[in-house]
Amino acid sequence: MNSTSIFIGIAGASASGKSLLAQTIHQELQAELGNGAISIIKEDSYYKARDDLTFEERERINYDHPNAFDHDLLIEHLDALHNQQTVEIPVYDYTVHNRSDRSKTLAPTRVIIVEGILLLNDKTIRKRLDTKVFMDTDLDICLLRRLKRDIEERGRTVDSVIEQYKRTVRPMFMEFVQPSKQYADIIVPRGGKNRVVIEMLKARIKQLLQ
Ligand code: UZR
Ligand code: MG
Repeated sequence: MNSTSIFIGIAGASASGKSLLAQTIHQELQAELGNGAISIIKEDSYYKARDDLTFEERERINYDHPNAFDHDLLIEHLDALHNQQTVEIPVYDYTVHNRSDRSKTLAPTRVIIVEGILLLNDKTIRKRLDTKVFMDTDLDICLLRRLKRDIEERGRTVDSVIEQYKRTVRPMFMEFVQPSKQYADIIVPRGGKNRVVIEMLKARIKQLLQ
């Protein structure tokens, strides 16, 4: 077994299919490599703890801006995992827009997939990724998916999703997410179900493992 882990980064717009691609690769590779060989880290888990603010203040935060994330902690964890150390990943609670008091223990695995909107925007994170993927899903498709997901899974209303989309999601995509595409090794059209990309990434990971 290699003494260090392989890090695959998946970035792109909100609801572009990052999580689905990560989960699909995780599921299929785990079947081949065995339990405990591959894990997923979500950038979402590293939204800053904001106990200093009220719920109303937290509701108004721009969660699509790089400053909303505790990237320092994420980098610390990537380095720890790289050194084969176990980390405690914070659990984020979307319903209260804050870090919960729970955490999830992650022991180092041979393959670690990191996924999130602003990963490729950060030079320090980019340097730690062996392969960088950008989901280039059309924004109208992302918006439709986000509308459905945020209502079904994150307790939102149609109006609140539209309002957030206009106020932060779209402008921050234009300012920070879209420009980070230039740093990707692989640019994925359509989304997380792209079979050719799934097979390519699995082959790449297995090659890196050798
Ligand atoms: P993905 N987000 C929230 O809506 N509330 C929070 O407390 C924290 C984050 C949203 C965030 C971003 N933005 O677009 C999205 N807003 O989560 C990122 N507005 O998650 O990549 O899974 O879509
Ligand atoms: Mg996601």
